[in-house]
Amino acid sequence: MTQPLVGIIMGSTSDWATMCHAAETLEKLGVAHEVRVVSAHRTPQRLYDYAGSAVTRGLRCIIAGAGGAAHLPGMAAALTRLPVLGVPVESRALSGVDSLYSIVQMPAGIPVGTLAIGKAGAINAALLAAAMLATTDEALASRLDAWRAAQTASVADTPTDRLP
Ligand code: RP5
Repeated sequence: MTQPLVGIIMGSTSDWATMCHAAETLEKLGVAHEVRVVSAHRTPQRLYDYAGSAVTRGLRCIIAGAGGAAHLPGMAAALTRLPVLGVPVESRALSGVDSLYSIVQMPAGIPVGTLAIGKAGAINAALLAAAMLATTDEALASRLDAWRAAQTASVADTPTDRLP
């Protein structure tokens, strides 16, 4: 078994439709990771156990996704010195603006790196985690460079193949 370097956590199984994009991106880049449902309010002891053991278990970064009153990323950051990247999940009532504000407005002292709402944020959280790990991993740095080059090459010169 490969040692997971990134922990992806989310407040509910309903967040997986968003957070699966973080996992998929890490898989494409060959970054070992683990995925857990950890709710700050429904399973507080699970959160304490998970974040409290993250360093000793060898994780290097945590990606935390949550929606609504989204205290999971901030609470995880309070419980570990590992960098925590927060992904605001799009909520039904307020379209994720509530999630964004809950995650982004951390008081000084405990930082959470906050990404965009939804799928884009989940993908970018994985890319940011990979970029951080790549500062000390040349093989990963090469894979990330290749991923970015492929993305650049995939951008069309014109909006469609057939011009009107
Ligand atoms: C949050 O409440 C979760 O992160 C999720 O986004 C939201 C709704 O959870 P469910 O009611 O769908 O389980 O804790």
